[in-house]
Amino acid sequence: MHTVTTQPIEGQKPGTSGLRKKTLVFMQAHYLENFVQSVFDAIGGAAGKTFVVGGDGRYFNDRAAQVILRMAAANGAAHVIVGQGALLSTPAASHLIRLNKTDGGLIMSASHNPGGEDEDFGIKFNGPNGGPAPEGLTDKIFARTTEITAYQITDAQDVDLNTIGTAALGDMKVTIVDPVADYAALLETLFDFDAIRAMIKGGFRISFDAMNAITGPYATEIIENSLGAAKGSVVHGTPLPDFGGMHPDPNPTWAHELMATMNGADAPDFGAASDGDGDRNMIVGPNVYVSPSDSLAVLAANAHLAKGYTQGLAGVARSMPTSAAADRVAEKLGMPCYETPTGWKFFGNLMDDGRVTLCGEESFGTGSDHVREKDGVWAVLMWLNILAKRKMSVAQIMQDHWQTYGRNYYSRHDYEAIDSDIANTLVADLRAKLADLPGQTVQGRTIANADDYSYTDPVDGSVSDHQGIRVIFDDGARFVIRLSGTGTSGATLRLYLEALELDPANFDHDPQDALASIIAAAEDVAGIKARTGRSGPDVTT
Ligand code: VG1
Ligand code: CO
Repeated sequence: MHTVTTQPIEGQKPGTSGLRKKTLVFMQAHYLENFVQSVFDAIGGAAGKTFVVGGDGRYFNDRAAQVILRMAAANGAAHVIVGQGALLSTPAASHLIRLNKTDGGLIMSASHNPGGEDEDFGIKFNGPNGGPAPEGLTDKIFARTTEITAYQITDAQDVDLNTIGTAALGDMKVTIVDPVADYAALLETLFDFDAIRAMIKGGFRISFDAMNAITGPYATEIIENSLGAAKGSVVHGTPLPDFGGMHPDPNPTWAHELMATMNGADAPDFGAASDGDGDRNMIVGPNVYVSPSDSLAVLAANAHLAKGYTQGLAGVARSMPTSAAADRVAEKLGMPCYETPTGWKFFGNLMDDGRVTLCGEESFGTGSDHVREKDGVWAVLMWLNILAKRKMSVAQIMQDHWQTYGRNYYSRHDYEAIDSDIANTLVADLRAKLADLPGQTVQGRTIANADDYSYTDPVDGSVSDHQGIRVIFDDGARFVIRLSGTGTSGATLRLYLEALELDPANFDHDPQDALASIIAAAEDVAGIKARTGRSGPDVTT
């Protein structure tokens, strides 16, 4: 065991979900080590503690796992539980942290960002509740990275992580577990597998695109082996270090192969995709794409059909930019609905406090209090359970939902890798004129309210400012602008658009048409295209 002298490395500030950088940045001398030591220091040391370690299998995952193990041992950790091959999906890691009552875990992933030597890597710390470190802790970790002078690491050979069983690293115990088994067992307690099996036996066909990322083994075991879907229902099911060149972000742009299948002749009944680390999901039916905000609302309205949720929901929560479709369900069902800043870490307190059961984000994230992360495979099974019980198609479920609750037309426009100065100036200028906006008319619409979203956590009272600029019109339609906290090159600006439609005659429009005047109003107010010189968004969801 030895102490290595180091010095602070700039820029180790965790973003929306952990620290994400280019892989080559992470591979620089001391880079990973400084961050891991800062995590251990920020949580009061690792001595005597138990951690879960795993990642989504992207390039450098295997090397980083060995470094984390050697550092945990040198810092006096008692026990580390690792997924076989250093693999764990984010929700499975969250479950193992909780199941084994550990002191937390280190998850290696840059999630929906591409992987490979020239792409992205990331790492984040989740606490004993299984959820992402709250802001107070990530601030502490960052502060530590700016003053670090040394880290601890043992000299040892690599631990064989490919064989399930136990190993030792100095005095530290290492347990290598099947990454899928405990997670699959958990899902079986929540959903009616027999009803789904019967539906599949009756000819219901599924296409699940794992995008060569971590959900491959999970989806193959659960959807094909356990639920009986035909071999080949899981596509791109082998995790690869570079995701086979795919960009594992489950949206219509990046999961275009799935979209082509679902919009083609002889489309299966149900399509889904997940992201790099398995916490996101996209849901599609034949010729119908379910917007993530709508998916959250549908799950909230129908969760009682799944056996883990028959008693109903304590409440729901959504991130601020997510549409109010879930709010409408909550109102009708008489349960509370919370609004939080972007990022799953803000849901943790609400779930721990028993205030909410279901949470969701417009960015293809839905989940429940079975773990403390969003969960892609969980969302797929919840949908399958609902379809099996209601005996309706995805399109019929959506039509029925809108008939009952109205349709919150929704879209997000992403302007990626734009010049950081331009992005920051745009947001600063917008912030500066917020007070003048109410009362102004743009594109025939009157602005009722404009603010910079600030959140006070109802459980611990902590305050998070500057979480997105909201411009709300007098009919409740709105747009939101915020800068991404997960990118690794330049700035990514997200424009979120929403308008409520209550007239059934207008439920079948293309969201881009339904939102055209809001899109134009956002351009008038913020000048995104004018300032960036872009002709339109890179990704539209
Ligand atoms: C994005 C999404 C956010 C999500 C986060 C992590 O953050 O907008 O809703 O929680 O990614 O998802 P940002 O700051 O880029 O908008 V994952 O699947 O990358 O862990
Ligand atoms: Co993810």
